[in-house]
Amino acid sequence: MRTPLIAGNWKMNMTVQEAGAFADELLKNNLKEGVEAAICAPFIDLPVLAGKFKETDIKVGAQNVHFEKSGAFTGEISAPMLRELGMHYVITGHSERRELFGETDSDVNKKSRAVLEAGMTPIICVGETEEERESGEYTAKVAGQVTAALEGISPESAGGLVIAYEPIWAIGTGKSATSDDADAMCRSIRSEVEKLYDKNTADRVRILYGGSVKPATIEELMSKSDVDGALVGGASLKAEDYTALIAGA
Ligand code: G2H
Repeated sequence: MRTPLIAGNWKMNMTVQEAGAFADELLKNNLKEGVEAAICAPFIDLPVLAGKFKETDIKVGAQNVHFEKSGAFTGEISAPMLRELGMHYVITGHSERRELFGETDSDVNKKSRAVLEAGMTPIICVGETEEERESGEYTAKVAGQVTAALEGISPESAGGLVIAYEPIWAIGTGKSATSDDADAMCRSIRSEVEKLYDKNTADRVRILYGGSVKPATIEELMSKSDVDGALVGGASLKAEDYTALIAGA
């Protein structure tokens, strides 16, 4: 069956020194077995995390990537560069990148393909705005984002993907979707994957919920059959909280 994944998304938090201290603290804790742990950190923190977690099962990931392998793209980082550092995951299409940096569905698709091509796994984020939720358009909106993100991705690669459902109205706001809402949307994303590929692929793909997940809410969330884990922002910044999230998953 699908291994649960608790992926931290540090966003623009944690200096190199703070990242090192977090890793040292986390390494003192006994992380529950059977749950995959991953921390997606700012680029500058990645070498230190990769070093500290080298002999462990804790995976490290980036939060963004450029879709070209190299070239005149000042300020950008490519997938082969991240792979060489030992990265396993790259978040693509986070709503903050879509909303604040103008990333389109087509960018998300190109980035996700570049990540796969470099031998890593994209954590592809999708989710609707508050208006889309209220207008009832949210299922179609999210299905459209999934279809666009997966365009041209082979069935062999698709089964190994991670998709994160993050309703924009629940991000960093303290408002979380109910576990039943999260489960229903994760199920709807899974059925979209089945339509695009087949049942076997849909059964393999891991679908996370993200948006104000906390140690106090993780257990209930993880009790839902279509929720395979969580993408966690604020509550992943302290080793103690992150350990509690893993314990509750
Ligand atoms: C949603 C989430 C992590 P938070 O963006 O991607 O952040 O848990 O702070 O709502």
